[in-house]
Amino acid sequence: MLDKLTQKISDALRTISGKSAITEKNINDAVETIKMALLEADVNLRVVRRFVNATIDEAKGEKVLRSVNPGQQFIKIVHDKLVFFLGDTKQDLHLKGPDTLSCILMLGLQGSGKTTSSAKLALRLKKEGRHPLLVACDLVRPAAIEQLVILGNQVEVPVYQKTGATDSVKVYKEAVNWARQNLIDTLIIDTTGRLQIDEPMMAELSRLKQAAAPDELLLVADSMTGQSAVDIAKVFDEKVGLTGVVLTKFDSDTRGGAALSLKTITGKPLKFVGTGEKPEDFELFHPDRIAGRILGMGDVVSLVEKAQAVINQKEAEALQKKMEKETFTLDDWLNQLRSMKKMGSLQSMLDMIPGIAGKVSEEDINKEDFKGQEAILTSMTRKERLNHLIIGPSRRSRIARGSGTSVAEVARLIKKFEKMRTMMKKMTKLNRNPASQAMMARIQPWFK
Ligand SMILES: Nc1nc2c(ncn2[C@@H]2O[C@H](COP(=O)(O)OP(=O)(O)O)[C@@H](O)[C@H]2O)c(=O)[nH]1
Ligand SMILES: [Mg+2]
Repeated sequence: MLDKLTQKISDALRTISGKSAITEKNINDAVETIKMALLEADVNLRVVRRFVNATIDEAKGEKVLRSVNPGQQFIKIVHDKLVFFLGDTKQDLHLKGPDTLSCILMLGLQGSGKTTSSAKLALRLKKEGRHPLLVACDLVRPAAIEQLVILGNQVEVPVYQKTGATDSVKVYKEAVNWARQNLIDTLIIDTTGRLQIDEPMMAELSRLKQAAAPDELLLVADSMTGQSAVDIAKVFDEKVGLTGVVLTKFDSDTRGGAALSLKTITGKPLKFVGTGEKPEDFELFHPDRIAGRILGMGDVVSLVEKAQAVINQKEAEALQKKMEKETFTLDDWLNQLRSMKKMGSLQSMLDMIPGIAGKVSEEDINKEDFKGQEAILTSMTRKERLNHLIIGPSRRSRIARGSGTSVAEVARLIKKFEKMRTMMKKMTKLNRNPASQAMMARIQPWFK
């Protein structure tokens, strides 16, 4: 995501960051490059102008030119400005307590990702301990109800639907009754979208808004449409009113124009981003992390948090020691492969690792290899995995038979493992953060 923008901006910053002294001209040149990058990224012109002026003003102050490390100072200014334009701080939902029924209205054009995002949000709220109900109020297309039912099943959240209904307000009211009887605390209403903004759609949504008095009115907008996502948000806000935006297909957005312009132009915060088609591919929008990503610094914070969800601090430190001392075993490798599976999409993880972000993509990784590796590793005894040196020729052929591979493949895996241990040791010197190392240990075996 945001590859193009990141490439351009990080090039501009690299030029300046290495310098021990920088001049006003250096700053002007760097800002000019960033300006072009932002314009190419389809960032709103007004936003670009403000960004450029604010950055130049601050960068030319004494603080930067005279500081010990002017390049880093400059990068920090650019980073902070990006954060500001992206929305300053993260914005979660404002819902009522669990004893009162809360309501979220999902709005947007057809194809923007409303139905998918409704299910993603339901999953997220369920994980937070709430009891959501998905309500099918897109009554224009018959397939829309069916799609919501399928997604609801997938995330194990009930769906209220009425086949053949024509009045979304009526469906909403029935859903409220059902919710009251079934201990539901949050309604997520999937509404009608059309290919273009039109009056009947806006009128229907306004009626629904009046009836439901929602706590959140979220516009679901496709980030790939750039500026037009921003224009759409403006119209929806004027006609219906919004409390925030969900930016979908962020995984495919290489430019970032919508993300960078939305807050400034519409005044509405970006609350979530959709980062894939799966129900788990949904994140709270963190301006500072996205800014870090745009600058090509890697997203250390997200990485650490995600790593911590599946690996605890103690485990990470133990792993770090093993890597440092080259006592990492095949057994550890197998554990890593297994817990890797819990973490969802590999690409979103690669994008967060400093030094790798933007350079390695999922295609560089051979997943077939990965299945074979797991088969070989599980065909070994634990004793063998704890000490690979005892795996001689007869053990190798037994393992090959057990895993349906060949002796050569077993030998290759062991060789790869030894190489990996050496690399890991080097890595521990470069990066002292245990969590990000744990993550590296996890993805290392996947590289071709
Ligand atoms: N890659 C990607 N695809 C998405 C995302 N959100 C939605 N989609 C896809 O976009 C298409 C339209 O989504 P849908 O929820 O049906 O849109 P709706 O018409 O607004 O309800 C579907 O194929 C979704 O799988 C996302 O965050 N990333
Ligand atoms: Mg839909």
